[in-house]
Amino acid sequence: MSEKPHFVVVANRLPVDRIVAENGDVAWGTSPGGLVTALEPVMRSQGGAWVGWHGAPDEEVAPFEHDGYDVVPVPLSALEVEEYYEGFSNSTLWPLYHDTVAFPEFHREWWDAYRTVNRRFAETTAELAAEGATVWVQDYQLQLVPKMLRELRPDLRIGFFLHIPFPPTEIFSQLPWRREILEGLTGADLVGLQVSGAASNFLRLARTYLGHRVEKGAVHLPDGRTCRAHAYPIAIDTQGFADLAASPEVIAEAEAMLDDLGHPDLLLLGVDRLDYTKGLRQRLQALGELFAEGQLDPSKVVFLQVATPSRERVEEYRKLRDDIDLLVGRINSEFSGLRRSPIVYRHAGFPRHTMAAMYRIADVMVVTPLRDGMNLVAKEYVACRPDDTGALVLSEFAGAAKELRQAYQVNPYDLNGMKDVIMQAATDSPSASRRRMRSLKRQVAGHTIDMWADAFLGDLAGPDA
Ligand code: ADQ
Repeated sequence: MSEKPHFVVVANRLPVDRIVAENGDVAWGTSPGGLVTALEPVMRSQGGAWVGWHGAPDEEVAPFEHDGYDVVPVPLSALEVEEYYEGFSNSTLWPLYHDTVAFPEFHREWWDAYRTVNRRFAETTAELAAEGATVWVQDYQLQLVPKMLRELRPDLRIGFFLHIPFPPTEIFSQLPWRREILEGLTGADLVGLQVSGAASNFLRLARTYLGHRVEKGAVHLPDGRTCRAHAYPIAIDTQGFADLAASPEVIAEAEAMLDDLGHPDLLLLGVDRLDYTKGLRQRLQALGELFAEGQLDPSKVVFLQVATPSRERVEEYRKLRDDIDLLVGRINSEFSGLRRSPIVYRHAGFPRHTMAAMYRIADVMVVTPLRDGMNLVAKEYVACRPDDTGALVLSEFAGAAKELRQAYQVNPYDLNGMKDVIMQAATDSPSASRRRMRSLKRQVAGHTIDMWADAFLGDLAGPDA
């Protein structure tokens, strides 16, 4: 690696996955996922370094260059993966920050591991960054890094972005280590959140538990520093998705897909990581009832659901997988014809061009999380529509609902309400639904991932509060 980087992204995972060829050669390919999808274009255009775990426990990997930036792997032991990642990050913070839709577990040894691993990320970054560099720390796994890093390197400009919701006082207060987390975050010069409500929650909690003065969107610390908090709704590479969806290859793939699905009169689509926050149980129940009541004709309608395998070593996720298998099986066993099933369910990840093909052919996109920081799938669907057709059903509990006002919004806890809105989206007059889609497209075209990064980094570089 050449000189010290002036721009460093710090995230739990590196944006690359190791690919081992048959002859044993090792290469690194860009890996899929919300965060990577969001930041890769920024990294490539800015240059710099990305600090993160490489995905294999108990293994040290030397830094290397990938796609024009430096990749700096941070090692994790198998026990740390269990306690810091699967434990504190995904079984304590994830459910806690998502409205406790699953029960958060609190274990002191998980917290100890979280602290240890956060310190390692901070130390690696402190050694790496150039004098006065900008460091952008990502997400809930690394909330202690801003403070730890500032103690080691007061010369750095430190930003933090939280991709998931920041909960209200009533929920956050459960956390035995609430003060330490808030202290960790206020080590940043700027804390970015998905929606303004999350920024207010953070500021209110900093005042309540740290006793600092909070004024005009910033925490004023006793040492004279400020930590600003503001909403930066994350976006997508809108043009990239639109171009992909309009490419001859994707159009051909979409046609082949429709052949496979038997050209249904109506195609509904769900695309999610298999996660209990995404509201899959409720969505399937609503659709099952619509088939049972004959509002949707199982011989003419297909609901295609793809779910990326996720966090499979965490018990809640294993249980969710079984539940979804069971629900899909039950609905299909009841309503399948001899040749066709109303629900086509694939538990797998797909390449981006296949996602674009699915978005292209879906008449109704069903995005119904119980709580979601933003939800990129909703925006990707809109970007991939070849014209003004198609309908987006969107949970009001997704951050995206604040921007995509013209979506068919639902409360996923209200089954009857959700059924009504799905039917409305499926049967609305073409003019009404085009009007909505046009407005959604304007929104998604006018707010792109580079604008998101520019807005955050511009504010981070700008004057303190
Ligand atoms: P996620 O919870 O992962 O992200 P989301 O925003 O929907 O949720 O991003 C998922 C990404 O994975 C999308 O780009 C989607 O295309 C892709 N994907 C989903 N299923 C797939 C499949 N079967 N095959 C291939 N790709 C698939 C977290 C937060 C969100 C926030 C993002 C970004 O939980 O609220 O929007 O980070 O900040």
